[in-house]
Amino acid sequence: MANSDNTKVIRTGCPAHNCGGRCLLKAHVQDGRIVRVETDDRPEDPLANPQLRACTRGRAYLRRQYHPDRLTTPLRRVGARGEGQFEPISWDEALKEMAHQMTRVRDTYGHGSLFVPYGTGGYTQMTGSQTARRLLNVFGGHLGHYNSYSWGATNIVTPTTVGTVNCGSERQDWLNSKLILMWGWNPAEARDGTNSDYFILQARRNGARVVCIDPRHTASAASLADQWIALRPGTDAALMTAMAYVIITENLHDADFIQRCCSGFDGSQMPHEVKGLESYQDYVLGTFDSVAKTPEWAEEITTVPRDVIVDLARQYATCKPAVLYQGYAMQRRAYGEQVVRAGMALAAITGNLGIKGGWASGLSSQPTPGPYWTVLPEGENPHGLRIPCFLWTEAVLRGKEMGQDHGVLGLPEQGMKTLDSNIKFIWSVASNILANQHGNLNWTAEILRDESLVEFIVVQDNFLTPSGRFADLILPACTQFETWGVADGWKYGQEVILLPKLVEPLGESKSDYRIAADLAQHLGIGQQYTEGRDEKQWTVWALDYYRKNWFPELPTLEEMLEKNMGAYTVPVHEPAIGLADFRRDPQAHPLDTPSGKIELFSLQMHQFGQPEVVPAVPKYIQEWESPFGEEAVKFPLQCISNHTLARVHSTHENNDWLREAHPHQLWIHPVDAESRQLKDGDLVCIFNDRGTTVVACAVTRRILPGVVNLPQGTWWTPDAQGVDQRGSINVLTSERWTPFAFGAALQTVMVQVARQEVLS
Ligand SMILES: Nc1nc2c(c(=O)[nH]1)N[C@H]1C(S)=C(S)[C@@H](COP(=O)(O)OP(=O)(O)OC[C@H]3O[C@@H](n4cnc5c(=O)[nH]c(N)nc54)[C@H](O)[C@@H]3O)O[C@H]1N2
Ligand SMILES: Nc1nc2c(c(=O)[nH]1)N[C@H]1C(S)=C(S)[C@@H](COP(=O)(O)OP(=O)(O)OC[C@H]3O[C@@H](n4cnc5c(=O)[nH]c(N)nc54)[C@H](O)[C@@H]3O)O[C@H]1N2
Ligand code: SF4
Ligand SMILES: [Mo]
Repeated sequence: MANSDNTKVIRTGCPAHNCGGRCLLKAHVQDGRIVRVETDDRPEDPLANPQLRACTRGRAYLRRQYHPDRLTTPLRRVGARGEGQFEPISWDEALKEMAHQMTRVRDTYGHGSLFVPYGTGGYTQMTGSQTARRLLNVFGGHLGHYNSYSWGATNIVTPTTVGTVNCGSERQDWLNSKLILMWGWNPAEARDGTNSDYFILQARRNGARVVCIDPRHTASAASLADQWIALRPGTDAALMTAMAYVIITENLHDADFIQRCCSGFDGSQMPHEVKGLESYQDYVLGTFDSVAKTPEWAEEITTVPRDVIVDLARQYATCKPAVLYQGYAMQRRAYGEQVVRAGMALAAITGNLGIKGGWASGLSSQPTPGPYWTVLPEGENPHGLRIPCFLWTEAVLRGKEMGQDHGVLGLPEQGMKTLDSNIKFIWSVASNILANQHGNLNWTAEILRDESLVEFIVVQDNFLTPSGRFADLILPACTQFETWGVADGWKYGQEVILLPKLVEPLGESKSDYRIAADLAQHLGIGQQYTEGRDEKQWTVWALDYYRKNWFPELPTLEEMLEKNMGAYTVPVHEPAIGLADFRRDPQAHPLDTPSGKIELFSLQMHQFGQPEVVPAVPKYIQEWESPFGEEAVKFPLQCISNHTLARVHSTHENNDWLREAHPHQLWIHPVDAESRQLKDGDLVCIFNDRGTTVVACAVTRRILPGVVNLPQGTWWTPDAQGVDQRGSINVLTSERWTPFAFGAALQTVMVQVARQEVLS
């Protein structure tokens, strides 16, 4: 549609980063440049098919799109690795060098030495790290990875408990709930599906009571909740277990449901292999360990007053149906597996699963197909081995010692006991994991600096990020506005979103797909890689794929463009209910667990053989860094790192509009500020044995005493002494992983805070 001033207004997806949503934008394009961005204005069905309206990040996108620091040419390292000195080179030189290094490393160490790290910057067909993995597969294979930094623990233990991650319902069903516990969940800020906060608001208008359980008084607590309960981070499993104590001892549990659908609730329900071992109820009542998990017990651990615990337990057990929705930060912690299972156990013993208005807790993806994240076929990986994505530093240091005890998948199939190579070549695409989003950055940087470990590092991004500083070669990627692409929902939704190419790539930048395709050409495998398709033709391919598999009515590319549709959505009139079949008839529809039932006692976790850290029934375990440990003498504050509206992780970190709207600050309680003589706005150092960072503090009662919060994702910017200058949390975090799922435990951190001048 062209306006009188020759501006075209085109509907498109908001560039699909890992932002927690998928929304529509209306881009005004004038003379080859996007000059204005608005959001969804399509007529809506407010419940079945609400508009996909943008958050501040989508609305501020132009500042990123035309940022003066965009990478426009390939760069080659000069000087030492990590110093950040580069010179521009031509694409031909860059790809020749890359092809040469890839081939050299492959010939020396084998395919298992090539690695594309976890990276979530691009989720359209044509942007993102899948384009690189596809190339390495065509090239003959590489070391793969599985799981995510996001929900490492819940991804693995949700199916351990109920046999699937798709145990949630479509969100419209929240309107059938009487009580919603937003447990460590902050959908008004940390987006978790476009419109999740909106559906909570609708449920509340429909009469649901909403309780927020979070160490911080979040925007969700302020705008969506009737009650805020603050607790010490990492102690949720204790609170949940004490709720179970109240529910069981007051006989508020759903005995019939437990009898029909659960396994391991009490001694009568233990699988025959483990008869006589501690059941879930045994743990709650303290039958074996002589510690009854009473509200008094949990008050000591969590700080939540005992009467509040009793009241919360009664609310949850009697206000039915109820939703216990878990956010993900609390499982990105030391024993993250436990809290997920403890929440699911509460849902199970109250019979809140498989019914309208209920919720299984855990990951709880919707039971209907999708979202699909990306459908560009990566192809088979002939190498066949995969590591947990968080363990890449281990695979650099001692990959050849990593076996199944490190969660490596595929070894028996390949007739191997361990990996056959350490990681020697890294191609990081749409990722700032290497030197920003991973744990313990000072330690990680040492590994990256050592050229005898990883011999060649390629970073492909829109900007020169902290990870880019460790590259030997930097490749400039264009943005999602500058190529064709398709996206779909983020965790929820039934939509296909088109991202038409709006403008030409800036400078010499290219789409991730084009970069891989050109590299394939240099390697002599161009045709296998592209199958003869360019970005637009793959977009047509993807739409055909969506249509064939899931959306028979999905229009063609031409129709979508013609109607300026932006997105195609299937309205939800009858929300699908997770685990409904199982609940109706558990015999006919057994779960995909060893017992076919909800495993309150997990046989799989029992067989893991480490009951202290991976108990078979969900338990509260004191974390390896905690206010109760010796470490608290030196480092008395727990430091959490929320996902902020200022950024998508580190994406948008240089967006001045967003920084102004959401200033980067350390939240600290007045009690903790006063004892350190801190005033609101003071510059503070946050430190522990792993590192130090500097940031301004906000003194606020919106956080529990003893806890500080530093939003994750600012760019690691060490000064000459190695002190980070931009409040980058991961100089403080640890590289340790959760024991069963091998997931990130980046939220378990103890620190000290001091006025900056005290330290300097
Ligand atoms: N704006 C924005 N939205 C995003 C993202 C983003 O970068 N920015 N990233 C997206 C991605 S990739 C992901 S994985 C998700 C992440 O989603 P989450 O992991 O759920 O998001 P967080 O903000 O880390 O944490 C949610 C809340 O948990 C609280 N919390 C921290 N520790 C604990 C604890 O031990 N117990 C309890 N009860 N609460 C705790 C925090 O204070 C916070 O308010 O968000 C997605 N949405
Ligand atoms: N301490 C702490 N650390 C955390 C977390 C936490 O809660 N606390 N959360 C973790 C979580 S849940 C996640 S998902 C990870 C996310 O970590 P990452 O996946 O590394 O996400 P980003 O930091 O957004 O980095 C994505 C990069 O992709 C680039 N990019 C954007 N679009 C494109 C494109 O089209 N092509 C290319 N080539 N590049 C592009 C961006 O500029 C950016 O540098 O961080 C984890 N790290
Ligand atoms: S939630 Fe994500 S897709 Fe939606 S506007 Fe914000 S950044 Fe864009
Ligand atoms: Mo994530």
